Amino acid sequence: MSRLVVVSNRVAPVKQPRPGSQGGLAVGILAALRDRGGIWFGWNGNISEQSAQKPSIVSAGRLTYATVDLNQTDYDEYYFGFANRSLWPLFHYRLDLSEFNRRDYEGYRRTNRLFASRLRPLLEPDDLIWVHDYHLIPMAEELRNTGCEQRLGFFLHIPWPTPQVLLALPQHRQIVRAMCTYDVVGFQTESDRKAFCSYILEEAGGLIGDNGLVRAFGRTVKTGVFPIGIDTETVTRFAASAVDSRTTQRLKSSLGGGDLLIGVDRLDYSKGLTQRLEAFEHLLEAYPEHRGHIVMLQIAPPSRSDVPEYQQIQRELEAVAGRVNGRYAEFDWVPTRYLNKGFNRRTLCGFFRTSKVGFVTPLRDGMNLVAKEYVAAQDPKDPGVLVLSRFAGAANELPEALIVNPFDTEGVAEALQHALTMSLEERRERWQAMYDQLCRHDITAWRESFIEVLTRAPYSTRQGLPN
Ligand code: ADQ
Repeated sequence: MSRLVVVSNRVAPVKQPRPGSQGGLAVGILAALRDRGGIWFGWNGNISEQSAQKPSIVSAGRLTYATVDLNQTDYDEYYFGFANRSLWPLFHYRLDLSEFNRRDYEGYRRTNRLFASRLRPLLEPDDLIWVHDYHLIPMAEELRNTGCEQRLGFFLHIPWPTPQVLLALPQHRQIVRAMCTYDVVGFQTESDRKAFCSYILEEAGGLIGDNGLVRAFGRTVKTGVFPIGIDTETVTRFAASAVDSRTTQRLKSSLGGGDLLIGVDRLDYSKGLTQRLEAFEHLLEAYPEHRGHIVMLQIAPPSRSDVPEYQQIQRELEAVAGRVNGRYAEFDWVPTRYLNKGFNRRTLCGFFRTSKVGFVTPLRDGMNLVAKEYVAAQDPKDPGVLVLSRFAGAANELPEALIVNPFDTEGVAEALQHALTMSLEERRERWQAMYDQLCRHDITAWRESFIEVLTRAPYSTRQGLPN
């Protein structure tokens, strides 16, 4: 079996974390690496004088962590600049927040080149290399430039925008050409894949063949849809065991018998948090019977807080939460609880199970794992209802959720009312269909399906494309 080499911007901490504190993706990737043996390569989160000097190597059984530092300039241009102020907003359809400059793009390329040069000596001929996410789109090109001939796959965790949006990026052509250097590129949804193929046809003069094969820039690349899953069994187990925990019990007793709505997100403008609180406010206005009973718990730990747009969203959210509470709170009841901190996974699972509604309304999201975790954490005998944005990738797989348009405040409030008054029979029916889906397509199925397609690379023009 070939070794697996995973490359991602950040590498999960090498030290064994507390049980329940590690994210599902890290758990899934670690399981694959332990299974096959391999390397996890990326930035360790440190900023030092020199970028990506010799990687620091830590071995744990058949798994090797190889991590590098970044210097301040590379951090500013590659991570803070091009990745998080150009690509992230643009790929989430926020042209208004996207900033483009050549210096950041050069820094992005330079850092990818540096990573490739540090990874190259660690590779063996039969390795499968799996690169993750928008920070590292040029990795394949840079690795090929060093003479690397190994199979190279890429998975994009965030949406791929339609050509009309992508064209705003001055380096759109270079970015798409870099994508075409991989043997396999994976997307979260069919619409992301289609958007990529539209660019290939309309802007790159390329060809689209059968079975997701694409030919452009003199290369053949296999495109595929691999919706990421969660560790369903673990979430279900955590939730069942967390219901009796002291924390969950404290949460329950604080509700005084009222219903709980829950939102859990990184504090990010793509997650639609302001619109979500406004829809909740509208629920209280339009359906006064909930006043004095219902509570909305929004957990949103700050992320990327050195980026000004993230400081702005934090201020905005504080203002809306304050307004809703100011307008409706009573001396013995406060409608919104807005928390700026993270919780370990087991505790979150207990919170999900206690909540009558999982309120997941991003304006744009590659997948959204919280939606899936909420469903997996429910009590099968008395499940809650998922209210889910149509703009989350997860909506494709979970059509039994109440699917909403997060921009439609009144429509979302109506969906909340439907969720809060839904019969037990309907709740069970909807939940069962979603849960079955999450069991069939969990994180293990996700990584295995990607690795299987990558193993069969390289793909050539003979396989379903005109010459
Ligand atoms: P994210 O944008 O980070 O991921 P998401 O898919 O929701 O979004 O994953 C967040 C994870 O962090 C979940 O597992 C969640 O439980 C956890 N989390 C969030 N807030 C937390 C808190 N306060 N405390 C503890 N844990 C918390 C990107 C893309 C998504 C895509 C994923 C995976 O933007 O669209 O689903 O990658 O591909």
